[in-house]
Amino acid sequence: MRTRSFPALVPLLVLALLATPAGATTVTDPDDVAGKLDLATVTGTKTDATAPLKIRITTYENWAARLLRESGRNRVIVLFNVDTDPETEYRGAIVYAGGDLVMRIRGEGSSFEPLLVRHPNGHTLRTVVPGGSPPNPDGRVRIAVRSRLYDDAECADGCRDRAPNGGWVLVP
Ligand SMILES: [Ca+2]
Ligand SMILES: [Ca+2]
Ligand SMILES: [Ca+2]
Repeated sequence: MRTRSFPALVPLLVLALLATPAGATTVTDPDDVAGKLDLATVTGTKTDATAPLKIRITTYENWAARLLRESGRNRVIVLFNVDTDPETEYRGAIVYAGGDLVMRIRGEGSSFEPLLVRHPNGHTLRTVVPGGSPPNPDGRVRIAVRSRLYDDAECADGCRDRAPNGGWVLVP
């Protein structure tokens, strides 16, 4: 499997000036599983057909980034459905590696360079997938998020969530 590069990023300052609430889609998932990775909301924002895809994920509880350490089994995974069939084409696994949270996207025989993921408070994850890339092709994209958590208490056998429980967040 070869590692692919994303196209050059448009300077972030320009994106910030152009960004508006338009093009954002949010899905709220219920407080439906035990453990710290119970997903609460997924927001996808794409201001036009060729724009970067901004993804924001929140959970009901606060947790430290190292909960997703690479050597463990806990994960938050973004699913990308980039066409009209119901199947996932790309999966972005969010892990804590080398002191940073990153998302590693794979699928369709490719793996991509890691994307930085921000964890500005205990319960939010934010990342941006460059426009015009296989997991964020021009036009609409469908995403969903899965989580899985193992701990010594209520999630000894694994706690798993999906947001939304069925279907997709259609962006924009
Ligand atoms: Ca949930
Ligand atoms: Ca698909
Ligand atoms: Ca759910």
